[in-house]
Amino acid sequence: MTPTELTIGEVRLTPILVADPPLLNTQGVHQPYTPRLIVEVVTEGGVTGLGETYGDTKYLDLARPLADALTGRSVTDLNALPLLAAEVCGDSPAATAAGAVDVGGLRGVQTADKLRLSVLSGFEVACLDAWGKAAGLPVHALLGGKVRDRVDYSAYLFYRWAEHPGGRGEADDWGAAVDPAGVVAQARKLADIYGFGSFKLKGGVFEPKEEIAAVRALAEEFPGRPLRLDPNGAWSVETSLMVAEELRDVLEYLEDPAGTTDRMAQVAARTDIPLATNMCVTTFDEIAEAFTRGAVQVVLSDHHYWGGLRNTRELAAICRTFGVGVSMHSNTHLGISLAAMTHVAATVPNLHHACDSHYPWQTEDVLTERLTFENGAVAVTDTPGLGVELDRDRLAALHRRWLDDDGSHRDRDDAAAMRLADPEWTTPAVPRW
Ligand code: GKR
Ligand code: MG
Repeated sequence: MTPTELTIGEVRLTPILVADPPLLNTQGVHQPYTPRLIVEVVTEGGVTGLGETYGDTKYLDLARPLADALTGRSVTDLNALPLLAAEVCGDSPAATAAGAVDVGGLRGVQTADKLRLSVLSGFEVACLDAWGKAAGLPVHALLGGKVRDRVDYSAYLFYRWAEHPGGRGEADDWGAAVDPAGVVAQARKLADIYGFGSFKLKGGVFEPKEEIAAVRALAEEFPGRPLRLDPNGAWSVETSLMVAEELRDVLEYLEDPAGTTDRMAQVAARTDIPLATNMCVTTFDEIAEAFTRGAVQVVLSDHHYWGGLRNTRELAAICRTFGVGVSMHSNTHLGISLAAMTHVAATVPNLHHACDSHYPWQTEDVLTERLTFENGAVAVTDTPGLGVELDRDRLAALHRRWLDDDGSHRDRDDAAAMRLADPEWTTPAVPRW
């Protein structure tokens, strides 16, 4: 392998739309199709590395200049990626506009920095995949080697409708889950198919009392199994404390009950239940305040918005230093991202909680072979790179859907989707309960 063989000759960006079921959250409901971006880094040695990240317009606008700037660089040149991204995207109109993007109510402001990190994570993963393929090494080896052979995932339960408003999108046979019985039936099916042994319920959808009843029903159906509830910051401090008290005997942790570091710190000060977050600690800058105030006991990394797999390991090291747990949450994603999560998760010694994944909800993929869960875990592959292969026909079909879209799905908007069912719906700006 010569340096030239590792030089990037071309970067291909393919935006796609993937089918998504009508999953409910505190912002609204998932649209029938969600945008993702597939990144291909092709080296002069003829190796192609794959990456995946968010595909909304604001990400694409930053990905394009970065793709151009990568040509001629080495796939091993990863420490320079953030500098390059800041240089080529920093002053672009997209980055500047993005700096002011309020992503809606409880999710807060998405700064240009955060957007850039999410974009460059797709390139970092693609470079690691290409490097691993060229060197004959799995990505986990490039990260220092795996410390486990399988990575546990939890079932990700959602309140959901049987179909999208107006019957749009792709049909599935999961049916509705809008009450405790529906949630338990969904959990049972996910456990039977995939072998999941722990369960996370996306909350913030119904009155807290109803969500408490759903978690209680899960505890009865799956005694002793780890359970989590995540309302994405939809509750006040007092409501969070009430839920923590009601569920103290069954919860592994409560995830983002109150959406800011300040409110989480107030909750944490008055409960023994560990609090986890993927909302108030999403960048290195946010760690100091949250950790020194004891606001969170588990950080759920998302390698996309932390800027890649290597940053995820750095986060894990900081968490270890402060005695804070680490795991991973997910967003709508395909198999390239699941493979990337699995490789990095395999290298983190202090990963003590099952990661969550939307993957079972994604029936479409761009891979020749989908990843599989056995007994709730994904086996860590030793195949060079990520160990996944692109199916060009599938990629082309999902890109065609993106090309043909009238614009209504190119930017994820759960509130707009909800307004089709409830025209008065607005994303809550303050805790709802
Ligand atoms: O897909 O509806 C969803 C989730 O709410 C997702 O957007 C969150 O980012 O799953 C994530 C979480 O744990 O907060
Ligand atoms: Mg969460």
